[in-house]
Amino acid sequence: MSLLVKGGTVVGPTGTQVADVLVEGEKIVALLDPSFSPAISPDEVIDAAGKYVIPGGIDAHTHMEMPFGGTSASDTFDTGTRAAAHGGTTTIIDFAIQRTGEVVQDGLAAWHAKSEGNCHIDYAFHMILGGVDTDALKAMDQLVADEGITSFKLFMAYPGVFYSDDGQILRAMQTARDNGAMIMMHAENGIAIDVLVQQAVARGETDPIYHGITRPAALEAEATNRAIALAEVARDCPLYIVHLSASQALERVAEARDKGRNVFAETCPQYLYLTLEDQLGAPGFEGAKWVCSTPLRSKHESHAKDLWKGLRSNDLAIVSTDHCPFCMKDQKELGLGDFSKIPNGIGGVEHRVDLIYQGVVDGQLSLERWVETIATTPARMFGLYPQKGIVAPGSDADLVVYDPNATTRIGVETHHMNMDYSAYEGVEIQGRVGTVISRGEVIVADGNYHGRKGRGKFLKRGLSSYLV
Ligand code: DUC
Ligand code: ZN
Ligand code: ZN
Repeated sequence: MSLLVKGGTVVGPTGTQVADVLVEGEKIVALLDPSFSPAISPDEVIDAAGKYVIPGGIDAHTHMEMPFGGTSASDTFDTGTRAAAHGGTTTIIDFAIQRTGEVVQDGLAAWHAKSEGNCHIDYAFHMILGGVDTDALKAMDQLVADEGITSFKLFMAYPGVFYSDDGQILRAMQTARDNGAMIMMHAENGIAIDVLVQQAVARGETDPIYHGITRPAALEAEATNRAIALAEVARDCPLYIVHLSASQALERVAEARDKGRNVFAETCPQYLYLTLEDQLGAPGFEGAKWVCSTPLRSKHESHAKDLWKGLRSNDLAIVSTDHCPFCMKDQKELGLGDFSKIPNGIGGVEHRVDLIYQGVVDGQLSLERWVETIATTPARMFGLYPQKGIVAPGSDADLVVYDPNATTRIGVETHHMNMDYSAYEGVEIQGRVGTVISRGEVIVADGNYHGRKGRGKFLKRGLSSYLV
């Protein structure tokens, strides 16, 4: 089966070119000058004139079906990966979980059992370590060597749930330094946050906005700084700060990077567009929709502006979603009358490509940087490049034909995620995902779905391309 995506502007991390993209089977085989008419008659031609042709999006941070906060994230691998496909994402990297006391490989097996046969797009895993002990450290080596899992997430937050102390973090970092893995860090000082939460609840400050007030930027910056210091002691173990939201944390990352350290960071669309006051502070219990950690930050400070700047300067390398959806009904409602019981998480896997394209429209990012932050760098950071993340011969034919002359209106009535609200209700994007191709197969065309559950393959990942 051959396919020609004809006459579009192919966007890559280093520039744009008008080209025909020739696909044979699951792979891109050539980028052709449109004036050149080779003696081929492809089985299918997609007209991309006037449109961008970009690599399929890679969302490097999702939590499908994650048990958390007394419930489970509402998107399954089936619903979540289908929604991702609608939004131009053709690969996710989800987080398998080892709980405290659990064997790491058992946690991984549970994630394979949930996902296998259910995904609409390709998928890979990071591993959350909820209990760093000698066995877990040995398991890290085995996962890197045999399982294609080359990144491990640790938590400085959530004492009693996923929390690791500094000694555990250091040991995991030393192991990663030796086996080439990346340590991903949820950088918030959870011990101090828990004190602030207890004090707020005792004062009767129970509305959702207090979720944000009790997780101050200073405690994100402190944990970020501590993680960077621990990684330095672990002989500059590669460190990736997840869901960075605060200017002060970004400053710590920028300082480390200026010194040439192996420190990387991502942010998420919610921190670029949504705020403590306007969303988390919405009247009544409404703000529960936007309870996530790290929290939304104040619009009276310069966080969002600084994060866009960080994306331009590469101090922020990637935009992921931290997709962890919960419905209002029966899930977020667990925290009625007590913000500390609201399950933490926002769903957005369907909207990342569009929301960051809006940054191009608004003059925040170049086209090239859009593609780099949503596809190319995630592939390089997490050992999927050049199979994924680039429109080039030899790469998987994961392509999005993106129409800059159409618009997208985000809302619960039209989205495909298993959520009973949208975190971005009514937001208009000056662009639209047209055709989505995954390994040579058209899975979305003009909003209509043509893929199927189970077609997505598990990807064993290599080491990060950014390792030194
Ligand atoms: N933050 C969230 O908001 N949800 C899932 C886990 C996390 O760290
Ligand atoms: Zn986290
Ligand atoms: Zn997360």
